[in-house]
Amino acid sequence: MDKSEKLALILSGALLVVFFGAIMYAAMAKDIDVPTCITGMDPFTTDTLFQTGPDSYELQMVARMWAFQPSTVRLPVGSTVDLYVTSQDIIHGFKIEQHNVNLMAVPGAINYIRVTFNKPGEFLYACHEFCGAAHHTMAGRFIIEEGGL
Ligand SMILES: [Cu+2]
Repeated sequence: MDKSEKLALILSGALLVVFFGAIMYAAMAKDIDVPTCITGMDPFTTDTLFQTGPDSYELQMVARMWAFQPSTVRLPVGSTVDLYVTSQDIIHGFKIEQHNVNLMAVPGAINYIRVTFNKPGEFLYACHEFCGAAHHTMAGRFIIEEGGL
């Protein structure tokens, strides 16, 4: 084996270790989850928000041209939200600023992620897939308030 081939193999192996380490660090230390596609549940057509525990909520978010339902969500600081997103028409995106949430809203499917709001403030969520003429209007916001609802 040529010296340069050996070097390429060693570098490739080292990069695999670095990338695997980065994934493990994200999963363990930063608690970063990969969104899940729910297949055993019928897609919903209306938005719903309900409390499932002292600091936990379930939110069913519907995307359609060109709005999200609901367009505003009020929650207390420290809320953990089980977030389910679907679309009524075409593929949209769903991203919450300053939070590690980036989902696709797919017609006929439901995508899920859990998100915790630890800071008070307003956090925009927006469609990040170009979905037509009024794509730029497709946004809403979480209003995270101190001291409960
Ligand atoms: Cu959209």
